[in-house]
Amino acid sequence: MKKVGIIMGSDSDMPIAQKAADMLKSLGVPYEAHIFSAHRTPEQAREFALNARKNGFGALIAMAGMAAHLAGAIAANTTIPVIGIPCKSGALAGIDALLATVQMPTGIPVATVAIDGGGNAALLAAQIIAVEDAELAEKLDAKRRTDSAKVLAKDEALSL
Ligand code: RP5
Repeated sequence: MKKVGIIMGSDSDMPIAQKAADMLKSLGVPYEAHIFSAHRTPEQAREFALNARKNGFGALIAMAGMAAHLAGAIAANTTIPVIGIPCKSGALAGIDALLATVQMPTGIPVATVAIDGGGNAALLAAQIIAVEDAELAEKLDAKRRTDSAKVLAKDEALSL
């Protein structure tokens, strides 16, 4: 199975990276995590993206806060699907990162999830890998069924 890359712009993004890692672990999807910054380590971010396909990655998750250029910088150097997570950080609480991550120019797409959306980023990455993996697709279907059953059980138990 192809790997998912989890790239964070700073170790201060670790709680969001952990959410993504936990979700991938629960689905049995292999992943590799790194700290590369679009601004502080631009060469390493570029090298990682350029070599991602030959290194066995099938989807990349890139997260950053504030002037969040990481997902776009990664996407500029690979055609592997890139999922961007805007992180809540600094005075604008993630709105800055959301706009910086989502407003990509035509030609370099980044699939942007919600602010701090580590869980959905991992699920989307798993869904991309599952296009070519029936066993993983069944795990994702089973999770949907379990999640539905949990809501229905809460509905059943509801007494206001
Ligand atoms: C971004 O700026 C990082 O992704 C982080 O979310 C934010 C703050 O980084 P630190 O100053 O905490 O390293 O580059």
